Amino acid sequence: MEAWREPQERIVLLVDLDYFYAQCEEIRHPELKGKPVAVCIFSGRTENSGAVSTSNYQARKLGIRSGLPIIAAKRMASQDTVFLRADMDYYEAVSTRIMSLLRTFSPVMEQASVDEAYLEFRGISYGEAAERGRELKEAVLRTEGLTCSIGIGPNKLIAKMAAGRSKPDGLTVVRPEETDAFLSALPAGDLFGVGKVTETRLKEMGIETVAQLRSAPLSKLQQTFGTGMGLWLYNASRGVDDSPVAEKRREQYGRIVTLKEDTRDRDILIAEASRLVPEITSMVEGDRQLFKTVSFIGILEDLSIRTKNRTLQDYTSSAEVIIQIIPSLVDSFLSEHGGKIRRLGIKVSNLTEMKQQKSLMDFG
Ligand code: DCP
Ligand code: MG
Ligand code: MG
Repeated sequence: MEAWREPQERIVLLVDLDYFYAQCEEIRHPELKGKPVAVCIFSGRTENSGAVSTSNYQARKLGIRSGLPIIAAKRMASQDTVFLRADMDYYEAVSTRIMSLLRTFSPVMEQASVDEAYLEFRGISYGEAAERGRELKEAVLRTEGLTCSIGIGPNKLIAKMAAGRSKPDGLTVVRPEETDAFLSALPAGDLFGVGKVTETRLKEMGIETVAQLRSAPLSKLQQTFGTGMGLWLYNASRGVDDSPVAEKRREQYGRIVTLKEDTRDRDILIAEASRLVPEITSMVEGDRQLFKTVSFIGILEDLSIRTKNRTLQDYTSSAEVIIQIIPSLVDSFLSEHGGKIRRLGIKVSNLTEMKQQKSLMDFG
C-alpha cells in the first residue's frame, strides 16, 4: 500500500536521452553498435582541432568523454573507435520529434536541453508515475529506437538527480520520504546546481557532504554565498525545490538546414526553404502560438549569417502565408548579398498566444 498523499501533490519526472548524439548515430548506422563512438565538433583549424561532444558507453570506458580535445581522445582510442562529425540538423530533428511525443504524456512539460525534459503530474501516485515512466521509455524506444533514463521525485532537483543515478536505460523513483536518505550520503558537489567554485568554497568551510551542508545555518550560507544562492543551498540540501515545471517562453520557432551544395539558384532556395515550413507551423500550432514576423536566414560560404524579415499585418499560424512570402524574401536576399548560400533557414517570431476559441456550443 502506498502512503496517503495530498491529491494535488505534484510529481516531477525528468527524461534524459542516453549518450544522445552518439545514440542517434548508432540508429542510422547500425554497424556502429558495439564499437566505441565519439561524436566531435571539428573547429577546422587543424585536422584534429576541436572537442568531443559526446561518446557512447564503450568509448567512455576508454576515457573518451564530452569536452575532451579530439587529439587527446585519439590518443586514448582503440583500433576500432569511430570518430564522427556532429550533425546538428539530424540530432535537432530527432529531438523535436521526441519532445512532441513526450508532450503527449503530460501537458505540463519543460524542455531543459536538446535531450532532456521535465514533466509534471498531479493527482496520481508514485506507482502510477513510475508506470507512466515505463510507458514513456517504451514509446521512445518503439518510435525512435532510442533508450533514455528517467528520474521521478517530488521536484525538479530530485528528479534530475534520480535520473543521473540510473544511466543508461534506467528508471529511479525517489519518494518524498526517501529524499533525505537519497541526498544525505552524497558529496555536496553532487547537488545539481552546485558548481566547482561553490564546491571548493564549501570544502573550505569544512562542508563535504549534503548532510553537513544541512547542518549549516541559513545566515552563514547567505553571508558566504549571497542571499539567493545561500537560500538555494539551504533548501537544496533538504531536498526542497519549488521551481515550477514551466516551458520557457519561446521567442521564435525556426529550422535551419545545410544545402547539398552551396548555391544562389533561386528555385532551389525557395524549394528548400518551403520544405521547412510545415514542421515550423506544426510546432507553432502545437504550442498554441501565432506569429507576425517571418525571416529567411542565409548562411554564406564564409559562415556569416544574414537574414531578411517581413512583418505581416496580422498574427497567423498559417504555413501557406509563409510559403507565399518566401520567394520575395529570397529575391531581396539575393539582391542584397553576393556569394553562394551554404545553409538556409526559416524563422517566425513576434509571437503571441492563440486566444482560446469559444466553440459554438458555448453560445448555445
Ligand atoms: N553535449 C555537448 N557538449 C557537452 C555536453 C553535451 O555537445 N560538453 C551534447 C552532446 C550530448 C547532448 O548534448 O549527446 C546531451 O548531453 P547529455 O549531458 O545529456 O549527455 P549524453 O546524452 O551524451 O550522455 P548521457 O547518457 O550521460 O546523458
Ligand atoms: Mg543525455
Ligand atoms: Mg542531457
